[in-house]
Amino acid sequence: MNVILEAIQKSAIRIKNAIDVKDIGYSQEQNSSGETQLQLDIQSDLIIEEELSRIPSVHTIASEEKEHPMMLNENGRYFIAFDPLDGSSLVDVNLSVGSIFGIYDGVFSPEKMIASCYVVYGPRVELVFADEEKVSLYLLQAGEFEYVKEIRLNEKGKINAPGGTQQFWAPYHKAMIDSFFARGYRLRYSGGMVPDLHQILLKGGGLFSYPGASDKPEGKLRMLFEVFPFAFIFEKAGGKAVDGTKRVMENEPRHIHDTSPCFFGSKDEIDEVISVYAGQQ
Ligand code: P6P
Repeated sequence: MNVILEAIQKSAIRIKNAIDVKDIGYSQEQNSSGETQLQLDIQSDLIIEEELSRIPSVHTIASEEKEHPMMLNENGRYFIAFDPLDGSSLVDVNLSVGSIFGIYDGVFSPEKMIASCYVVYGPRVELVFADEEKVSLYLLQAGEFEYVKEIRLNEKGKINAPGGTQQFWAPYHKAMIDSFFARGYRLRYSGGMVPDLHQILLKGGGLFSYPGASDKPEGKLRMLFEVFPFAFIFEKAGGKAVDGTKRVMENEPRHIHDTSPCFFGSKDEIDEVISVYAGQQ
């Protein structure tokens, strides 16, 4: 597993350099979700593919930027799903973006997830890595990722990060989001799930939501590349991650690009989500 973490760290340094120096013009390509790919998306994807290809224990990789999984070593063990540069369009307004990785044992299934990781490219480059034991924060300093601390969530937080298009939210979802604000929760939403969730993790808690809505009944965020890696991290940090009614990691994707409604947060906030959504069943 250390070789995988080292490969992710090397990828992060190369991607950070690409962000700093590259024009982020749009390519002529679209990804499997119909989103026009930025040159930076494609370059970040190739960087990670190259670094992971050097590891014999990696069997297959799946990228948000590629239609199909790619087998690297038929005798390998690990299946790695990644979003190479989530929120990449935010780079051209100088907001933070990130890379997300889910590491699975033998198959792309949430019950086989054994570790997950994300990198946030902001004023500083930070990396969070979760395994069965704990969630660890690292900071890039002088070309090396230095261990900083373990991340733990409080029972309850103060941040509310409501995703999705409000005009399409279900009325009960809107009432729930408004009720958090009425109790003094602070709005913290940049449109980049990596910095938005990183802030909740580092500030001790709160709620991030990207619900199913009339425009996107299955939500927007991809299960393998985005939802499961963060669900793993939030659960290992003492929080919860649900789809509205149950643990989001109880859902099996039918296709590698499947999405799911998702709520990540401290226990208190997620229990409230479950209670509100249960009342609508
Ligand atoms: P919306 C970025 O495009 C992304 O995939 C996530 O990083 C982010 O949380 C979400 O989409 C934002 O979507 O619909 O709120 O703009």
